[in-house]
Amino acid sequence: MVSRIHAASSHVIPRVTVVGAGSVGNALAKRLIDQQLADVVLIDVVPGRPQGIALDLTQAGAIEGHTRQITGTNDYDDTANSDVVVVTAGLPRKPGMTRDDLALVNGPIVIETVRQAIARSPQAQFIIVTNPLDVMAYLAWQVSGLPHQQVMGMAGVLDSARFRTFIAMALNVPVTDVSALVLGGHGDLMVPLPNHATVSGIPLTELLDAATIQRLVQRTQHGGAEIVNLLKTGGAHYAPGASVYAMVAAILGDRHRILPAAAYLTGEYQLHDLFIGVPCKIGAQGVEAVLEVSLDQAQQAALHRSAEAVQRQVQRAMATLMPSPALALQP
Ligand code: TXD
Repeated sequence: MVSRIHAASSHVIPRVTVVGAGSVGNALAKRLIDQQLADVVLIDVVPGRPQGIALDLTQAGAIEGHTRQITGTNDYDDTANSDVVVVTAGLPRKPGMTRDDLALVNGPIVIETVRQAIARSPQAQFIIVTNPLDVMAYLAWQVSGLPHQQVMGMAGVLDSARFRTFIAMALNVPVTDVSALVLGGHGDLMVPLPNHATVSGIPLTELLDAATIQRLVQRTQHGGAEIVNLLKTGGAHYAPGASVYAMVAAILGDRHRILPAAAYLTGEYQLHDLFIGVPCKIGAQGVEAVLEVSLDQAQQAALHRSAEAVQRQVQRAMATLMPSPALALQP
């Protein structure tokens, strides 16, 4: 029987629960196992799906030589004592559906999965991936009862990776030489920051003209849609999986890495009481610090436009899904 492999109750090997055995969850689980970073519990609402993926990945281990355990399950009891919980569960946006609509579809899923997971892993760090990402991170934090530092959303690592990739392609240089940052909500209103991008220390603005940079910015802002349009069904998953992996590795390794993530703001960038993409220092304690970088007037205005859109969606989702404050308490 491989469908439910139980790890020892007291574990030294870190344990990561991945909620949602879809494209992103599977890509992340594979990377965690390949890199031997943690034992993985993959959980999904569909019977058999996480068990099948877990069995497949376990068999890949026979060839690739990895020795981490992967458990596929539909039972939250198997997620107990996880160090990190990643939530990718949800439905994709259908044609004609607004981000608001999606929040009301995925909100109840995220609320329920966080409730179930936190009850078994009260010390865990939570990384939210489900869209609309910044709204889901807020709901997850509300329902978890955790300090806000222990809840973060993944989008900035992915959006910045896309920006870096397009810069590297335009200059024909290795992407590892490119450093770049994208702020704001995960969506068309995200704010790539060309004036903070560098190539081996050289400001991007000295290497490319303004019109070219603007094209790369726009391609980044529509980076997810470009892949959806090419694939026709489904969306990006390898780069999102790799992005979450970087965040999990920063937490488990207590690496104090500077990574962009959706974090709770308490006045940084003159924004309050929302999760939105900003540069963070990430380590074992979760979001250890939010870093404030200098923005010009247009960037500050763009960030605030993005924040207003997120805040509107949060208010609607909170009013509809968590009308009673009692519901927000830890289970
Ligand atoms: O940068 C980012 N944050 C994003 C976010 C990048 C890529 C994908 N982004 C979002 O992540 C995407 O819009 C979705 O909201 C999630 C997951 O994307 P994925 O591509 O993995 O979606 P899939 O393949 O449809 O998988 C979703 C899985 C699927 O197996 C469902 O059965 C499962 O979620 N699901 C659930 N699991 C557990 N519990 C519940 N309630 C549940 N409902 C659905």
